[in-house]
Amino acid sequence: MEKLKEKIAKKVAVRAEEIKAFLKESGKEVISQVTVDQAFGGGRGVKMLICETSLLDPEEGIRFRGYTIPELSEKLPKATKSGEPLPEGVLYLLLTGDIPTAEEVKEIQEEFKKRSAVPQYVFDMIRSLPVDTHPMTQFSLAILSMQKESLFEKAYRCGAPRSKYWESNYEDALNLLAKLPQIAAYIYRRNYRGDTQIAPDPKLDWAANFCHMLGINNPECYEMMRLYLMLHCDHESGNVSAHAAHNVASALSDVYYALSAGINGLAGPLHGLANQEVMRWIIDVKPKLGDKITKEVLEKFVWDTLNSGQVVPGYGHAVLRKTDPRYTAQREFAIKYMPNDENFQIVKFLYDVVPPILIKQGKAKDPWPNVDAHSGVLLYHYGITEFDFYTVFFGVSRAIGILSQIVWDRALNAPIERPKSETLESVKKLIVKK
Ligand code: CMX
Repeated sequence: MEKLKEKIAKKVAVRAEEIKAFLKESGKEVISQVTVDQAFGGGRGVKMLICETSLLDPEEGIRFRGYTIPELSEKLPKATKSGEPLPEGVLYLLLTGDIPTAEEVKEIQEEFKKRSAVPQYVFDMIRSLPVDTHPMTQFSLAILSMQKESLFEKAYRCGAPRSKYWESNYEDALNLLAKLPQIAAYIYRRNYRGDTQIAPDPKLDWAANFCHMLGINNPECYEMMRLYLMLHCDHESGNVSAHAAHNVASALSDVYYALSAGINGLAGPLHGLANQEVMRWIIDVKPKLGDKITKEVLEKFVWDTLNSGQVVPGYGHAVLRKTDPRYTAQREFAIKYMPNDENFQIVKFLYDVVPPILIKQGKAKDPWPNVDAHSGVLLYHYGITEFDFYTVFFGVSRAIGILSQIVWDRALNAPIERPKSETLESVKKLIVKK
């Protein structure tokens, strides 16, 4: 058993005892009540999920295993001295709760290398799809197509005991993560680079190798990708992608089924696809701006968007009530590496223009930018201008969190998810009864 797996096993044993004792003592305490508004309103704010890997505070933003993004920027191992944290490090953190050493990150990198070979049938399956199939559809199908590789499914068939489920899920999770960059790069090169494929470079880390396979060999872009893949990894378990995956996996469907479901949820414009929509929106406003960014033109564009019944992409959030720290981290990167980039200038300007308008309109509970308001301009700057592809980057990163959550769900024997639904009539009766 490799060291990482051994470490998780030890942590699981301690946590399982802690939870058992907690449930014995406090299992009947009330932590959340559900109003009729919440039942009809997508369950917003109802506390009914448990997530080991991260916690989202409305004012402060995400903490991964207790650490804020600025703390992780400082503490996680990096490829270069003043560079960005390695996403392999955040995977280690989510799986174990501990900040890894450089050696421990290396162990993950070695595991990824051993597990990275993508079966030929996955490429053949992608090739069988029309080239104008959305990249997220191709990505989801590619993940699902590998379901027959699931070690958990085999272990289950052979009667593995429940206490061992997490181990084969862990193997599946690492096997899948190791392959995702190559699959994503394959889709990218088939769609946008004349179907010329680039072999992986085993000397490079996960993010740098991804850039290399996309066809970008720029150390600055490597740093951007490390940051990107770290930032998007996890956001509790109630968001659409994580929740969809969690729900599917709760039926003991393996991670191939579950991650594919999560990716399908991420592909929605109110969730991950917003990053594509933001860039499309910025490109649309450019001809109207001419050679000078003016507040008046941007304000009109925002109002036109709202008045036509659309949302302003990249702004607002179901939980956050302040600027998303993932936005801030990307902004700091842009200030450091691309201060004069034209698209970044627009994004910067929008930060002053959009929130007052959303406040004036009075609908959005959170008028501040989320992660998707900024990510596109970073990708665009390094030559990744095909914004239909942007959500695939989000998906590669989000797989880190989703799969870590599933490993822990199985380790802690999370039950099949089955909240109760009501009808309008039954809710009315519930109220009359009171
Ligand atoms: N532009 C215009 N209207 C917005 C808005 C925005 N950016 N954000 C919220 N609103 C509207 C909602 O559509 C809703 O309108 P109705 O009452 O007419 O239905 C009203 O404000 C209240 O919504 P809310 O409670 O503030 O927000 P929700 O929790 O319902 O939705 C979200 C959250 C993210 C879907 C919403 O803010 C939105 O559509 N934002 C734009 C899309 C986006 O950036 N999504 C990415 C989120 C991050 C991620 O998951 O990747």
